[in-house]
Amino acid sequence: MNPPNRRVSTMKFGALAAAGLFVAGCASNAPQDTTDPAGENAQAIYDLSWPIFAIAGVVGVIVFAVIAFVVVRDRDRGQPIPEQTHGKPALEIGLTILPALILIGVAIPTVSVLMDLNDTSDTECIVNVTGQQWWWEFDYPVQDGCGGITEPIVTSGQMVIPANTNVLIRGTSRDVIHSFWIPRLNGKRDMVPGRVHTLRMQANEPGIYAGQCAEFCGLSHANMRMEVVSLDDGDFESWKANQLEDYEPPLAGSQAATGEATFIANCSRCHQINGLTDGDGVPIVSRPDQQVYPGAAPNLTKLMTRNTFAGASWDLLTESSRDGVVGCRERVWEAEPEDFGPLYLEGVTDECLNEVDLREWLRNSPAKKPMYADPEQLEETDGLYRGMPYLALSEDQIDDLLAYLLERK
Ligand code: HEC
Ligand SMILES: [Cu+2]
Repeated sequence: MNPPNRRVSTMKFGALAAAGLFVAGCASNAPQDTTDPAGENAQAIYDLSWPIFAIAGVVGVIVFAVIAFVVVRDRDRGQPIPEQTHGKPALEIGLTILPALILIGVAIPTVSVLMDLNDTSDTECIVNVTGQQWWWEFDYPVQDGCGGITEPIVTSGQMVIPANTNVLIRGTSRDVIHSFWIPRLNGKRDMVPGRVHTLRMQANEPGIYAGQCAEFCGLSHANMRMEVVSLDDGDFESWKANQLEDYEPPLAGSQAATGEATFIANCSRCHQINGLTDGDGVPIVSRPDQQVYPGAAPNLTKLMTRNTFAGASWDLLTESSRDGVVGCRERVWEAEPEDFGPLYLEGVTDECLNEVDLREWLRNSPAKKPMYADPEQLEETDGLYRGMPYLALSEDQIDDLLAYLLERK
C-alpha cells in the first residue's frame, strides 16, 4: 500500500472507532451505566461530573491551543535564539493564582458532594456485606431498621433492599481487597480485610441494579459480580418473611428427599441450609471454615429466591426470548418498576430454571469458574479450597439435587 492510501485507511479506522465508541457510550439499557443514575447517591456523582468535566475541558482546550500556537509561531526557521530573560513576575504570579482559583472552584462542590456521600447518619437499614474470593455475602443483622428484622438473614449474590430507603452497607472482606460497585446507585467502596467501610445505598424505584467487584482480587475476579435488588415496602416485607420461613422438608420418598440426603452427604459441610436436620432431628450446621480457605460458602436456604448464582455470574433463570417468547430472565429484569416486585418474588419456577448452567456447575464448578490456579498447590492454603471444588457427582445425584434445590424458595 502506498502512504496516502494508508493514511486514508487509518483515518477511516479512527472515524469508525470514534463512531463505535460514541454509539457504545449512548446505547440505552446498559446495566452498569454511571450516566444513567437510578438513586440519589449516583445522581449526586453524576451531577458533579458534568461541570467538572466542562471546566477541565475548557482548561484542556486552552492549554492545547496555546501549545499549538507556540509550536507553530516559534518553530525553527533558522532564526537567531531569542533574547534570554530571567523571570516574568506578573505572568508567574498570575499563572499560580489562576489555577489555584480553578482548583478551589472545583474543590468546593467536590468536597461537599464527597462529605454528603460519606454521611451515613440518615440511613435506616443495615446490611453487612462481605467480599470473598469470588462472591459477595449479604447478611441482615437483627434490627429495628429495614422495617424490623427479628432473625438474621444470610444470602449471597443479590442484595435485596427496600426502594427509596437509605441503606447502610457495612463492608469488609475475608481474604484480599475487593471493591463493591453498583454503578447506577453509588461509587465504589473498597472492602478491606480487618476493616469495616461504610457505603450508602439507595434506589429510587424497584428493579435490579448490576455491579461487579472493582478491585482485582485474583483468578476469578471477572466472575465476581453482584446485584442490588430494590423492592417497594410491601414486597420487601414479603421477601423478609419468605427468607425467615421455617424449613420444609421434602415429601418422604420423593426425588427431592433423595436430593436432601445427597445434599447432607456432599454439600452440607460447606453450605448451610437453615432448619436442615439429620435423621435424629439434630440440626446440621455447616463448617465452611474447615473446608474453604477464606472461611465461608453461600447460604443455600433460599437459593431459588435469587436469580443468579456463583458470584452472580450465571443466571438461575432461562435466557432471553426465543421465537417471540419472552424469556424468564427478561421478564423479570426488564419489568417496569410497578410490575417488578411480584415477578422477582416468584423466584425460580420449575419451567424457568436455567438447568444448563446449574448442572454444569454441579458437574465441575472449577471448570466453569476458575477457583484456584493450581489444585496441586493446596498445601499453600493448608489443604483448604479457595472456592467450590470438583465433587465427582453422578448425573443421578445431580438430578436429585436439582429437585431438592428447586424447593429452596
Ligand atoms: C468444600 C466446600 C463446598 C462443598 C463441599 C460444596 N460447595 Fe457449593 N460452593 C462452595 C463455595 C466456596 C461456593 C462459592 C463459589 C463462588 O461463587 O465463587 C459455592 C457455590 C455454590 C452455589 C452457588 C450459590 C450462590 O448463591 O451463588 C451452589 C448452588 C452450590 N455451591 C451448590 C453446591 C452443592 C449442591 C454441593 C453438594 C453437591 C456443593 N455446593 C458442595 C463450596 C462448597
Ligand atoms: Cu473481588
